[in-house]
Amino acid sequence: MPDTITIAVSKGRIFDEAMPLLAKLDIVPKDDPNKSRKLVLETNQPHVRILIIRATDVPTYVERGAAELGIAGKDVLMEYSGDDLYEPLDLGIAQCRMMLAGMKDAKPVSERPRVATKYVNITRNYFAEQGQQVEIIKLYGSMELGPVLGLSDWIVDLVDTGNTLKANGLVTLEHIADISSRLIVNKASMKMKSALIKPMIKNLADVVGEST
Ligand code: PRT
Ligand code: MG
Repeated sequence: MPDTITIAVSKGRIFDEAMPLLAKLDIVPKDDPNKSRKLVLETNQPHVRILIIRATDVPTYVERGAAELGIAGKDVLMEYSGDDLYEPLDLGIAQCRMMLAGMKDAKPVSERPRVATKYVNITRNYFAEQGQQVEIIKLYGSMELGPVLGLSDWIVDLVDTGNTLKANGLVTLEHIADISSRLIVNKASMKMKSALIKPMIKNLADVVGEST
């Protein structure tokens, strides 16, 4: 639609931390996705709507132009293989760290340690840079169980408070990346809807205290 802006976000911590930023731009959704089952939320601004999708799907919707804007974790963006997106702004929300972790009292690992993760690309790139051979085991969640049950030697996962690792007898071993959520923009929309999008980027940058 020519004069509308669709913003793709995931439910949960990103939605919860992004809405106060959008509210400072006077963009307020009419429904709460925690209470409503709607996947497209109208806002108080007739030309702006918010799409509620899985975190890992946000770059796909934006790259393909189904949404002009999106908010996605750097972890998701690093893992995503497309490259046709602008990433103009670090919003500084949903902060955490991508870490390598293992059992607290682990025995020495083999020549080619097994690493369980849902971040296969990030893990492959990280160990390639280190020049270390590893066997990557793809999981879709609950990575902490890998070392506990002997499925893997290590895991690569996000860590915030560290409580999840601790509760499962794991400790952090190496810091891979600092993670926060980024504003992403469809490249064609940046040109075709620049009169709408550029001021939004500028205003969001002011709100989060970043320069563009
Ligand atoms: O949940 P779903 O499968 O739908 O998708 P998702 O897990 O990708 O989404 P969601 O909403 O859980 O996370 C969205 C984004 O939030 C991620 O892509 C990150 O950029 C960001 N984020 C920030 C986090 C965390 N902090 C975080 N702590 N995402 C996940 N976690 C998990 C982590 O994986 C681990 O299981 O929380 C646990 C660790 O937390 P602590 O506090 O115990 O260390
Ligand atoms: Mg989750």
